[in-house]
Amino acid sequence: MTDAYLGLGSNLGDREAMLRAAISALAATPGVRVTAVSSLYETPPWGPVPQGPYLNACIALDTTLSARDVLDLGLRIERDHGRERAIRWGPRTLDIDLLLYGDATIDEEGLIVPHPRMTERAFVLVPLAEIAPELNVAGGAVRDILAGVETDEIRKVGPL
Ligand code: X6L
Ligand code: MG
Ligand code: MG
Repeated sequence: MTDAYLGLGSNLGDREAMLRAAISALAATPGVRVTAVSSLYETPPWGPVPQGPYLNACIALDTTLSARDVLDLGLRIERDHGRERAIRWGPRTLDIDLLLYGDATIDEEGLIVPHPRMTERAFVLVPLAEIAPELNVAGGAVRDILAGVETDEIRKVGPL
């Protein structure tokens, strides 16, 4: 069994329903146990594409699946929830990112773990710090890395 952490996001459609549906689909998968779910956060869009605000959350899994299988599972659930890849970094109904897979370091086609940008993104760090403040990433605890990023515009919406 491996502990994995996923980042979830949505800024199109019924955003909260998308995130709930994603968690249900993950939890219903053989070999996957959802062990922690963060609160839901509304976050300003980050990146070069102007778009609407996101709802973001993070979850922890205990899984017998490989990192590649977790990635593929997330991509399949995204497609099942209307994800279209029209514009790179553009708006999406559902985004499921593999952030961490145990203490594995992986650099393969389409699969980089730990997620290379997670330590710069408050929309990942805030929900992740809620479920795993002591978790070590990029040489520091999530809570310590979070202390160095701007979180003013991130608002807790409620439980997921
Ligand atoms: C220069 C170039 C500066 C690219 C930033 C940042 C690209 C973030 C992609 C970037 C750059 C991303 C979410 C989001 C996106 C999300 C919020 C991405 C992918 N996903 N904003 N923007 N939540 N709040 O889940 O993260 S696009
Ligand atoms: Mg993402
Ligand atoms: Mg993604």
